Amino acid sequence: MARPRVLSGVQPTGALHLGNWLGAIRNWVGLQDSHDTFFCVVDLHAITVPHDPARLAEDTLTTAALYLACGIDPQRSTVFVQSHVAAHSELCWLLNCVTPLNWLERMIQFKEKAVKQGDNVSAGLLDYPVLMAADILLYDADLVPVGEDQKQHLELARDIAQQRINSRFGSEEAPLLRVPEPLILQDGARVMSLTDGRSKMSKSDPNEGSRITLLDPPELVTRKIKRAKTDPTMGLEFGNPERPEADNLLGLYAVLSGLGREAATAQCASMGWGTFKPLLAETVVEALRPVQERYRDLRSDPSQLQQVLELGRERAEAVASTTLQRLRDALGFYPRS
Ligand code: AQP
Repeated sequence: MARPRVLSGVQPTGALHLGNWLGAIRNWVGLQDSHDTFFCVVDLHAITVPHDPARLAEDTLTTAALYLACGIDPQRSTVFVQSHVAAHSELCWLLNCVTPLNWLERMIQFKEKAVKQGDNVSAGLLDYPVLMAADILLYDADLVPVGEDQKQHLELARDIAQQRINSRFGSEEAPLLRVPEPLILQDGARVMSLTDGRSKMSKSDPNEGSRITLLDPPELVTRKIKRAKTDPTMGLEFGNPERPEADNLLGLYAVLSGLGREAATAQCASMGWGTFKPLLAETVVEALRPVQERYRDLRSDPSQLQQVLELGRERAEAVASTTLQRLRDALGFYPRS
C-alpha cells in the first residue's frame, strides 16, 4: 500500500532557529520511514516580504543543508528548492483565478504581517496562502504538518481544492486535486522568544537575542541564554500563565535533554535561575553540536548538496508536472504539442 504523502517547507528568510527545528524539522525526521516525504525550501515565499537578493541563494543553501544536518535523509525524502520547480508558480496563478479575494483578506497572518509593511505591502504577501496551496496540491499531499499559525492556511488550501477546483471542474468520482488533511503532531513544540515568553521565536524578530539559531557558536548560545528574560520567582515550572519564560525555557530543557517534561520538572522545581541557565546553555550547546558538525561537513563539499537538490528537483518535477497537466486540461487550455 502506498505510504501517505507529506509535504512541508521552511522559508529561507534567515538562519533557522530552535523553533523551526523543534516545531517542524525534528518532526519531519520521524516521518521519513512511515510516509512519502517531500521537503522544500520555500524561497518563493521568502520574497513576499522585502528581501536581500545578495542573501537569498546563500540562505536557501543554508536551509537545505540544515534540513540534512538535522536528519532529513535525501534517500528517503525528496528535498528540493521551490523555485526550481516552475509548476509552483503556474499552479499558483491558476488557483489565484478561482480564489475569492475576501478569502485572502481575512487571513490572520496577512493582517499581522501587512501591518509591519505599512504602505509597501505586496500583492505577493496577500497571495502567500494561494502559493502555499499550490505547493501542497501539486504533490497530491495527503497530510501537511501544521502548527497553530498555519491551520488557517491549510483550511484555505482545502477549500480551494474542494470548492473551487474539484466541484467546479472535476467530478465526484475523479477529483482533480487531493484534499489534504492537517497532521497535528503530538510533539509540536512551540518555542517562544528568549526576550518575551509570550511571542514566538521568529527569524524576523529584529532582536537577535530573542532566538538561538542552529548555527550559533557555543559562546553565543551561552550569552543569549544568560541574557534571556526571567522572573523573580525561584524554581522552574510548566503551565503558570504568569510565568511564560519559565514555561518556555523549561520546555526547551525537557526536549533537548531528552528527559521529558515530568523528569525535567522534578529536577528543576526548586532550582534558581542562576543554576538553571548554565544547565540549559550546556544542554542546548550539546544538542546543537552534532547538527553543526554535520552542517560543516555538508557545506565543505558544495557538489554533494547540489546533487541532492538536483535529484530532489527531478523527483519533485515528475510529480508536479503530472498534476499541473491535469489542471491545465480540466481548465480547458489549448494543449501544447
Ligand atoms: N517559534 C516556533 N516554534 C515552533 N515552530 C515554529 N516554526 C516557526 N517558528 C516556530 C515552524 O517552522 C516552520 C517553518 O516556518 P517558516 O520559516 O516557513 O515561517 P514562520 O512560521 O513564519 O517562521 P519564522 O521563524 O517566524 O519566520 P519569519 O520570521 O521569516 O516569518 C513552520 O512549520 C512553523 O510552524
